Amino acid sequence: MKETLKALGILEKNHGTSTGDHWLNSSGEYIQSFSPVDGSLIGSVQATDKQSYEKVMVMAQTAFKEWQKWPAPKRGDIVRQIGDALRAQKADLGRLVSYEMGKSYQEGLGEVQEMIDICDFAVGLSRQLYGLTMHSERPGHRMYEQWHPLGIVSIISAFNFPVAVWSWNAMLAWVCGNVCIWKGSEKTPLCSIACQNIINEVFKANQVPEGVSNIVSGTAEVGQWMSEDIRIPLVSATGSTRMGKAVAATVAGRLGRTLLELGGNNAIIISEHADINMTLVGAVFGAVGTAGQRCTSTRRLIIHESVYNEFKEKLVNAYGQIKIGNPLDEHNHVGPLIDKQAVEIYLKAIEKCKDQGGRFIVEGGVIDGVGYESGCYVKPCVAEVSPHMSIVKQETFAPVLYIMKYQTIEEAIDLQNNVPQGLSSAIMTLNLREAELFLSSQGSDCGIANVNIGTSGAEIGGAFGGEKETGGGRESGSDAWRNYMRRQTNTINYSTKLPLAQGIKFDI
Ligand code: UN1
Repeated sequence: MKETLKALGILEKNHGTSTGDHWLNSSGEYIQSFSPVDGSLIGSVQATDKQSYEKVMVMAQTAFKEWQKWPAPKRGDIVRQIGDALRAQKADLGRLVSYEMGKSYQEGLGEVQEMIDICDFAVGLSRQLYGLTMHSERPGHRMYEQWHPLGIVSIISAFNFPVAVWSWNAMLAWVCGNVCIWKGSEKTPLCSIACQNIINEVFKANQVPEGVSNIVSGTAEVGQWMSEDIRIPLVSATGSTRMGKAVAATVAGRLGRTLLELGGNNAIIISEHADINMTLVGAVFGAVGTAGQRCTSTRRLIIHESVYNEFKEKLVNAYGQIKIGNPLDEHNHVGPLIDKQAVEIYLKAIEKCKDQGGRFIVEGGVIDGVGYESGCYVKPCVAEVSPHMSIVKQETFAPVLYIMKYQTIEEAIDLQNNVPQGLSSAIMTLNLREAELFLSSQGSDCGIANVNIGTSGAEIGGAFGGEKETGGGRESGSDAWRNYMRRQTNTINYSTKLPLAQGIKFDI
């Protein structure tokens, strides 16, 4: 790991506030980053204090004045070079993500791949920031709309995707002409430092103004400063529903914009017409991948009664094959949870589930002994539940899977929708009628609805996000770029008269 840290420019003690090449002094405390893999201290990052926050804001405002003048395709070319730099550093950054966050090395690489993919997407987008033209009702008039950058975009990201979710936001925001201030999770602060170092090299080589890529570090307090700050027109936040509600209320209080990507409670409906073997892989990866710490992790299986017992047996068998351990060892499927606090939450959910009548068919528990010294490794578990139990309606960010039975497809869709969250959903079926019903307006109420694919692992090309308590935001692909721009409607009169709209007569 020493080599990896060195290659990424990570020191033992790092500044946590940066406007690009400048790393700012701060009086903030050092946030220590312990790896959940082996419990060791990887390094520490100094939190941003109010003074250095102010310096960042001033620098960002100044940079925006310059950066917005760069033609969008030129900004796209910078993002193209970031993609190249990420390709060159993929193995190192993937390893750091795996070590600091605890996801498997393959998933760490996958996360960096998402960054590369969004760079490619943003490069193309930089020539496609299209507006519409309209026909004016008045003679000799032309109407059109154009999209302008917002200014400063702040990005609050979570520990579970410590680099990709920032990049979805930053790459689009940059080609749109904005400057970004990123506060990564205090649980994975070194990932942010590594990314900033990569960006700095590219920006320096291209004379991108200081202040286009900024990072701040710290706890929720720093997020609160950004939420309250009228200089920030858009706050994009990913994390828990509790955090999202706080950010939304504060930003709404000043009529700013938010882009929220919050919790999920994602279900797979397993029909009697499902390809069972394919379903098994999708369900198990969805539930145990990233140790159940994706927003899109599969939390519920809604299984047709006629295949329930057969599937249950296969599921128990598959869980028996799962290898838990050091995520950097590619033989293991599941790594640790992020920290001991997450382990507590996992244990409490299991207890609650039992209290509420849940029956575990694969038992959970904390793993100890050699190789598990960090205390963060837990067993993925499965419980048979009634859909009405309150614990089943909550998002527990851990590998706890709830299974339940259904009789009709309408009932299955009701069960799937009857939770406060609305991020991702899936149906496994080879029956066209069922699949189409699930995708229709009477079907899934989620932002993501899949057929014969699990709930997690969305590609960057689609808009990512969900409804209800998931927050309503859409990031990444499709037309999510519009979130980072303001629309301006322009009407131009090239006639010699001034006719008023709606035929109003006004003679003087
Ligand atoms: C998240 O968990 O916040 O669809 C993002 C997926 C990934 C992104 C997850 N592409 O699982």
